[in-house]
Amino acid sequence: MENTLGLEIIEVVEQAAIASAKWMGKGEKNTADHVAVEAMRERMNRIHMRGRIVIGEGERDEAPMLYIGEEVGICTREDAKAYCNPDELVEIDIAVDPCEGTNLVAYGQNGSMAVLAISEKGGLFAAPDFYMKKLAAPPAARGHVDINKSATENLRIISDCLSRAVEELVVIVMDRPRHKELIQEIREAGARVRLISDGDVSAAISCGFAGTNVHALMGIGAAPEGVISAAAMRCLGGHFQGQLIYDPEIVKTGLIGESKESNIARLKEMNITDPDRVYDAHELAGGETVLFAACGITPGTLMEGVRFFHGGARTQSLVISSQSKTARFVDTIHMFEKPEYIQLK
Ligand code: VTB
Repeated sequence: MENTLGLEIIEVVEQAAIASAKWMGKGEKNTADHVAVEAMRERMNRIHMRGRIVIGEGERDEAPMLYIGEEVGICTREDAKAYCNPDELVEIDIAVDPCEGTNLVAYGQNGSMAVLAISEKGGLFAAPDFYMKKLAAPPAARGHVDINKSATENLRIISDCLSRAVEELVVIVMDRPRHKELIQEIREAGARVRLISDGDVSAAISCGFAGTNVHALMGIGAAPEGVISAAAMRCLGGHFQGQLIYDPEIVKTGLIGESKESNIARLKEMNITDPDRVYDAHELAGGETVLFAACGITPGTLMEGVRFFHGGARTQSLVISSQSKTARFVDTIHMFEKPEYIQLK
């Protein structure tokens, strides 16, 4: 699956990031998202692959592009056998978030990126559009921390695993009323909190790398983003657990159905019979081969944002592969027209 696909998906996230970055700071989050979706889809459809969107922009009737179930790639065409080789005809599942952190782009804030994850068919959990309680931690703490333990206990475990004091740990939490007690607990335990307004995928993945000064992500974000984070963390060997949250009382903000009961019924329809189940990275992204790609739109902890210059732009992306066990940071100069010079820095 990997060979050329690994290279092509870099361009997919790069194109989405460039399109979205043109709308940075314009205060129009829907446009920043829409152009990213269009660019991602356009580039994706030029790849020799047989892809199906499992996590995308929503159900078919509410999203015209990259909707759940949409087939993407040249080899989805009926006459594909004539020009696609057997490898390219293998069905693959794709989870996308062309503009993760639309508000961040609209207001020119750090931490947004274009992101996707790929696996063979069935290799990614088709998460419903629910919320998810998440716990991400560095590889050294994998399997030691547990989402069912208290934040205080998990911080003590991370502190042991990383051989550093709790006071030296930084936890990212989304700035939401639902996290009031969690934030207080983390602070009382002695760790420091970085509150973010959006973009918990970048936050989760930052735990997978030493040197980011991010040691955990705790709290409730969106479930589809949880699967994409899990795909990266699974490849990096980091800790990631997610538990679907179906009770509107717990979420407090956002749209999450009418009631707890109707949400449980919705989950049942999707064959999720145990709504309280805790999924780990290998269950959320369990495929034999998992590929992850992201490109910074605005600057972030892991990647630079898109930088435009006369006649071109420069991007930074990250591609992680479970197969080749690599995390590649890719620095690309895009020449839109014949540039007078190529800016190196
Ligand atoms: C979450 C988070 C995302 O949007 O989906 C959040 O996972 C929305 O949460 O990274 P609320 O409904 O509580 O606002 C993001 O931050 C992306 O913007």
